[in-house]
Amino acid sequence: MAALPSGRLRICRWPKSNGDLLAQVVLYTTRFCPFCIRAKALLQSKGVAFDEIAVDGNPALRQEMMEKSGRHTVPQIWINGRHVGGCDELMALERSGQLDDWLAETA
Ligand SMILES: N[C@@H](CCC(=O)N[C@@H](CS)C(=O)NCC(=O)O)C(=O)O
Repeated sequence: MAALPSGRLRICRWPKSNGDLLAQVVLYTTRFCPFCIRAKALLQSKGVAFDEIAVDGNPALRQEMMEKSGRHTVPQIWINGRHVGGCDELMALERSGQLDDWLAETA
């Protein structure tokens, strides 16, 4: 876990393995949140890279997430700066067939 100059506790960049999916994806998460795990598993199954900002024990980052999203639950997810919402909304995008379109757009 790296302490970064921005004060962020941890940012993970998952390796991009699907060259077709160039979207910039950001998730605020906590480590043991099942909704976070499900959301990340879906993105990983598609081979999309994402930045993960862990808010565990970091009230400033949680506050940042709440101000940006207007919500207090994790995960909160953005694709190319567009707020998706949480895990339920990500899954709904997938069910509707729109998630791949969002992910195929470049930032
Ligand atoms: N419907 C939401 C549920 C998310 C949720 O309930 N997350 C829990 C953690 S697993 C949470 O943030 N609880 C409130 C809190 O931790 O402050 C989603 O799909 O993302």
